[in-house]
Amino acid sequence: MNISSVLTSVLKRALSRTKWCRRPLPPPPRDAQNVMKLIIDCDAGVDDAMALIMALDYVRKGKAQVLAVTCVQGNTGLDNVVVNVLRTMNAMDIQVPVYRGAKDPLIGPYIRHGPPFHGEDGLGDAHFDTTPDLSVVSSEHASLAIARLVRDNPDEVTLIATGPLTNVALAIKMDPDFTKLLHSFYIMGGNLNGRGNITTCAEFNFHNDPEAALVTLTESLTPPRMITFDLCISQALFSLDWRKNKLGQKATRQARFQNKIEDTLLKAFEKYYGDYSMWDQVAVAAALNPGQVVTEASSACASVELAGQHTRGQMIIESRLRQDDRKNNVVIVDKIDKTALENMVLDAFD
Ligand SMILES: [Ca+2]
Repeated sequence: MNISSVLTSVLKRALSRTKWCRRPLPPPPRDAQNVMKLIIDCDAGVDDAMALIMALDYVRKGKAQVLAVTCVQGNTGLDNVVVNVLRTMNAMDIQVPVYRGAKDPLIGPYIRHGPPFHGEDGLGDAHFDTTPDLSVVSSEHASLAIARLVRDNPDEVTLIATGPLTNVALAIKMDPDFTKLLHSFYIMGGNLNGRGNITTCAEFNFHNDPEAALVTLTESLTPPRMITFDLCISQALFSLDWRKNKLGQKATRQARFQNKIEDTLLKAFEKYYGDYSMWDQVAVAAALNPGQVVTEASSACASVELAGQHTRGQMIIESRLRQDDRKNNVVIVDKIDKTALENMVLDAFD
C-alpha cells in the first residue's frame, strides 16, 4: 500500500464515524409553559454539584422542571451521594424530588480505585455544621422512578446521567421500552481514544460499572448523546485563574458553597491537569441548551470492553469500513461552544 492509499484509508476511516450527523442538536421540547423536564442521575461529586446548580438555575428561572435527582454510587458511597445532593439543593434553596438508587455496581461491590479525587465524602471533605433532612428522600428506588417518570411524561423527558450507569441499566433491564419514550438522553462518560482518567484506558464512570455502561449503550432505544472524557479535557478547559478569580469571586450562597467543596479539588487540578476541567457541567449545559452548546455531533456504533486486563471499561467505537450491518447506537458530541458553556456556568452562580 503506498502513502496515498494509506492516507485515503485513514481519511475514510475518520469520516466513517461522522457522515451521519454534523449539525447542532435540536433544542429540547418545552410544554405550554415553555418548561423542559429533566431527570438527573448523579454520583455527586463536586462537578455533579456544579452541574446540579446549573440545572437548578434553569428551575429558578422557570425554564426547567427537575422531575427527579436519582442517586448512584460512584465518586463516593451512595449514602454520601444522597447527602451531597441535598446539600447542593439547599445551597440553591430549591427542593426537587430525590431518590436513592444502586449502592453497588451491577457486578461486585463498590470499590474505591485509587485516592478519592472528590474527597472521601465526595464533596472535598469540606466541613459542614449541619446534616440535611433525609426524610425528604423518596422510598421508591431510583431505577423504578426513572422508568415511571418517563412513562408518565412520554417524549418530554431529558435524562442526564453524570455518574456510573448502574441505575439507568437497572431501569432498562426492568422496563426496556421506557427508553423509547425519552425526548433525549445525555451521558457524561466513556472515552474515544483509549486514554483514561481512572485506569490507563478507561474513564471513571464507565470503569466503575462497565456492565451497566454496556447495557445502556447497546440497549437504550434512544441513542445517548455522549459527553466523553476526550471532549471534556480538550474543550472544557478553563484556567485556574478563571476559576479562582472570575467564577470564584461570585458572592452568592451557591458560589460560596461551590468554592468550599472545591477547595481541595483545585489543588488536584493544579497538580494533575494544570487547568480547570469541567465534566458533568458539560453534559448538563448540552442538555439544557443543545442549540448553542453543541456545535458538532456524529453518530457512532459504540460498545464497552468488559474483559481487558488493561482496558476494562474502555469505550470502543467500531470504525471498520466494511461493516454493513453496523448499527449506530450513540451520538458523540464532537465540539462544543465553550463560551456558551462559560456563560451558563457564570449565570448559575449569580
Ligand atoms: Ca459525576
